[in-house]
Amino acid sequence: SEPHRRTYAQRALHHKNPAAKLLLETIERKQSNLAVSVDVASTKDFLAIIDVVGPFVCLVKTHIDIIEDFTPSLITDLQALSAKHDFVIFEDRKFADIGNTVALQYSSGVHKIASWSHLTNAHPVPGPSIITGLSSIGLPLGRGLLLLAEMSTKGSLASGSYTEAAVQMARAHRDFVVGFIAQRRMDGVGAGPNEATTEEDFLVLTPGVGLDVKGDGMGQQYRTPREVVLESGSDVIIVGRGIYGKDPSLVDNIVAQAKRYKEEGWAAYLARIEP
Ligand code: S5P
Repeated sequence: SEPHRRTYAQRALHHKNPAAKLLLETIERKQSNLAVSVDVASTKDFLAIIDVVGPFVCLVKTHIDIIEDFTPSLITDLQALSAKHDFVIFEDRKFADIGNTVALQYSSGVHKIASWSHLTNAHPVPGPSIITGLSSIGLPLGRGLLLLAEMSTKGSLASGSYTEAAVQMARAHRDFVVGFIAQRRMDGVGAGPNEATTEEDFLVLTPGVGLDVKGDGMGQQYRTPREVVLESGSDVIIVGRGIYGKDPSLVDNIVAQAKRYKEEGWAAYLARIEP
């Protein structure tokens, strides 16, 4: 069957990359294709939000460089929450430099991303050498990479032939590149006439998801889980402010929103795989 018709469980069997396999298995186990993006500046809010949304998500997406009071113990706490609630960790680092530099940024510095983040992402703008650099660190650790093939923002330059080139870069490195940050499935995008494309099964994680507003006044554009998962065939919805809102201390509302997005995302998936 076509990839977007297969269940997450069926797809998990065919992925060799440990991070991709883990994500698909986690989605199936928790019946959740919801990822929460926790873009807050204090360790306290960061960990509190993750602890309350944890039961409802397959994945937690971080921007670790936003945290003002970062210490290495935050990583230990994050890993403990990942074990407690059974979710995958994705540091949204958006690497974009030469191979040697990204290898250092991924392995070293204060954050040592490769040591704790199952998935990370990169802009394809430098060309295939960015994958060579990141995979030299991540592949031996069983990590996976997502390429930013499209963006959710108004006026994004990642479209057309740029998106096609991103998909071709991924096809050439399928051991490490497990999928895309994009607004839709990428099956067949940029494929030549003789290229088999039903074989490939890239994961598509989609940010810019919101049920209540269309944008944020800074270029972000929101679509609903139904548009993203059912109509565009994405695998995971990434929701940030739609869940934790403006006040990260309002825990009751965060739980209600997490449940709401989880249910919407899963219903859209069930409608997609329906025979
Ligand atoms: O195209 C993109 C790619 C990403 S990774 N658009 C995005 O918004 N993101 C990220 O998703 C962004 O960095 C932020 O962390 C999250 C969206 O947050 P929200 O609050 O707008 O839902």
